Amino acid sequence: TPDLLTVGEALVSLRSAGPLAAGGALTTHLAGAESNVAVGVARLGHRAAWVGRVSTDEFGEFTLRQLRAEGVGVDGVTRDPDRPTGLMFLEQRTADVTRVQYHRAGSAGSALRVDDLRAPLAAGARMLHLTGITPALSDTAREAIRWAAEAAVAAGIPVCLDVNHRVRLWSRDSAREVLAPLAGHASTVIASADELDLVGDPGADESAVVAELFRRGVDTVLVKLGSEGARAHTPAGVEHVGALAVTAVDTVGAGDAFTAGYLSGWFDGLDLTGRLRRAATLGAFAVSSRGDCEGLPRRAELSLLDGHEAG
Ligand code: KDG
Repeated sequence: TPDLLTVGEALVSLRSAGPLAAGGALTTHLAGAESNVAVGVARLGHRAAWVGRVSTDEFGEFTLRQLRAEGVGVDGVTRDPDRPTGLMFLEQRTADVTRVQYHRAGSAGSALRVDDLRAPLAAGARMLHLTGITPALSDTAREAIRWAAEAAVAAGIPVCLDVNHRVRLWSRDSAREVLAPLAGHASTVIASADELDLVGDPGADESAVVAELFRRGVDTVLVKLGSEGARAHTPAGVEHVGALAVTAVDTVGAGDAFTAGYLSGWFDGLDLTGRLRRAATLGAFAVSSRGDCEGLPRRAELSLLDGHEAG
């Protein structure tokens, strides 16, 4: 049984060192919020499994090869011979600003459906991680995620919902319609401050959203504040963690790193303070290097940022 089971669409990210419009070389990387989280957790020595649909072409092979190299379990993956891998083009626009474009409509990953998830869910996990990206990909993917959340709760597997609103995939109103009900199945909800009302009433403030989530059975709400760190709400109160003082060169994947760090702390049985510190540490590693997940630390490297006190 894995510690972490996560479900989503893995993308191939093609990165250019400068503006895409200027042409030049692209480098090939694995991307996708859920696979980033799986890699982060696996690098710290936990057992992580990723499931989704992967094309049978070269990009699909690349995806599986990267995940296997990171020690992420891919036994539950469904191969899709009819659809391509979703692509993400990323350009480095300034030293610390990157810009992203998707070519993912009709991709293998977006064709995810309930049947793809039955066996992995039956195999169990200590935690199921879902994001608000997957339900935006297609009707069948939305149904699959709803089914997975319900099946996990029925099997006693806690669910972590990582909101991750993607404005290019759907509107805030469409997202809220799906994500607010989904959050009721979660024990942990992770959102950035501007995503909070997507799991609550439109325009509701942080304390109102948190109170409502607690009422619905959520026990921990993490509010990501970017360079300001994060706030954790539990029924015992509110705790803040600062971001570490590092030089940010690429923030893509930072939220996924934060989640991976938090979950790693949870798997290690750390208290809330320890889980938040590990989350902040992984976030700091992620923003300090280019790439979606390449810069994530192995366990022995966690102490490399000791002394980069919280800002
Ligand atoms: O969090 C990083 C992700 O945004 C990136 O890897 C691509 O999953 C992705 C998405 O849908 O935006």
